[in-house]
Amino acid sequence: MSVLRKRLIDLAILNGEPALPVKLHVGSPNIGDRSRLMARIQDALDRRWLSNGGVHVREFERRVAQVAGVRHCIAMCNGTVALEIAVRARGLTGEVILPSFTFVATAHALRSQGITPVFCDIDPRTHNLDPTRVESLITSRTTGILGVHVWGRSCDVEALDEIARKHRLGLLFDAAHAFGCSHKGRRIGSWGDAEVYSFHATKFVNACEGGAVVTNDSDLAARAELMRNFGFAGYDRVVCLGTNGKMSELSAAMGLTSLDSMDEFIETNRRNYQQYRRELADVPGLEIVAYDEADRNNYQYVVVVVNDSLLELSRDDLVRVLHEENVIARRYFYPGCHHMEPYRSESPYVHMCLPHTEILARRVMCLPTGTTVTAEAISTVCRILRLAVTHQRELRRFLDEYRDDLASVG
Ligand code: T4K
Repeated sequence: MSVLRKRLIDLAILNGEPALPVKLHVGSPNIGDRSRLMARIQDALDRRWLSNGGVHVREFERRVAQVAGVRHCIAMCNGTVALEIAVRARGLTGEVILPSFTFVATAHALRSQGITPVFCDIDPRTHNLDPTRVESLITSRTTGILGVHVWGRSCDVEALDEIARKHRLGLLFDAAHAFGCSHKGRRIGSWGDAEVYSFHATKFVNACEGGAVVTNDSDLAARAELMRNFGFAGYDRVVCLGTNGKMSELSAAMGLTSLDSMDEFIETNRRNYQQYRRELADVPGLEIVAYDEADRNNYQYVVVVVNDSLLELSRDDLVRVLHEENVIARRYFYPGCHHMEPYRSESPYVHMCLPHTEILARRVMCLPTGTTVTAEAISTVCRILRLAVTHQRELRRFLDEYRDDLASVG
C-alpha cells in the first residue's frame, strides 16, 4: 500500500513517511513459471549434467538464435565474458571505437584484453554512437567499432556498417539491452560481425547470470565456441587461448523458463511504459524516451530525460526525492565510462570531445518497471515527480538550504 502524496510537505525528503513501504528497484528480476523452472533443475540434477554443453544450454542456444534470427548462438556465463570473447574471436586489437554512454562492461571487455577503448560521442536524439563522429577517430591502430543499442533502440547500423566496410574494420554490437528488439523489421542480433546479449538477473529475460554471442559467421562462431571452453577442441587438444565462459545448466534452466514468458514480460513492460508516458505527459521538463512502435521493442527500460535547462531541479534532485520515497531510480549511465577508472586517468581530457555524452549522463534516470511493478506503484512514482516539479521553486530552496545534511544519492 502506498502513501498518497498531495502536498509538498508530504514528501519523504521533507520528513513525510516514504510513499512505499519497501524499496522499488530498477532491475527487479522477472521470474517465470516456478514449476517449470524446478522441473528443469530436477532434470539437470537427475542427469548429473550441470555444465559443459548440457541439454538445457543447447536448447537455450537454439531458442536464442531463433529470436535473434541468426544461425549461431554461443551461450556464456555472462554478457561481459561474451563481449570479451566476441572481441577476441573477431580478432580486434589496437584501438576500438565505442560510446562512453554505456555500462562500463563494454569498455572493460576491451581494456582487459589490452585494447584501447576510443570513446566517441553520441547522437543526442538516439543516445547511440554518432556515426558522423566515428570516422574522425579512426587511426592506423583502429581495428573495430563496438556499437551499443542503448535502451534496446538500434544503433544506426547501416551507417556504421558502411564505415566499417570502407575502412576494413570489425563491427560488433553490444546488444545487452536489445534482446527481442528489431531494426526496420530485422532482428537485432543479426547485424555486424556478431552481437552480444546479456541475460543478467536485471534483464527482462534472465538466466540469473548469462550472456551470448550471436552471429551468422560460422568461423567466428566456431572460434567463440572454442574460446569459451579454454580452447579445447577435443579431450586433450587445446588449439587456442581460451577461458571459462560456459553457461551452467541451472542458468540455462532459468533462461529457458524466462524465454517461455518472454511475450508476457514484454507486454507488461509495454503497459508500464505507456502508463508512465500517460501520467507524466504534461509534466514540464520530463521527457520519456520513446520507442519506435513500427519495430519490436522489449520496453525493459523506462528512461526519463530531465531537461534541467527548463527546471529549477536537476536529475539528481529528483533521484534524491524518489530514493527518499523508496523508489530506487537509477542514473544509468552516469557519469559515463570516460569518468571511470582506468579511463579517467588515462585520458583526462576526453570529456571535451564528448559534449552530448556529458549532458545526457547528467540528465537521464531510469524508473522501475517489469512484472514486480504495479499500476498503483507507477501512479505513485508519477505523482511524486509531478508534485516535485509543480513545487520546484520551494523544493529548490529547501534542497539548497539543507544541501550539506542530505546524503548524496548512490
Ligand atoms: N553491456 C551493457 C550495455 C550492459 O547494460 C551490461 C549489463 C553489460 C554489457 C554486461 O552484461 P553482464 O556481464 O552484466 O551480463 C546492473 C547489472 O548488473 C548489469 O548486468 C546491467 N548491464 C546494468 C545496466 O545494471 P548495477 O551495477 O546497476 O547492478 P545492481 O547490483 O545495482 O542491480 C541493479 C538493481 O537491480 C538494484 O537496484 C537491485 C536490483 N536487483 C538486482 C539483482 C541482481 C534485484 O532486485 N535482484 C537481483 O537479483 O548493474
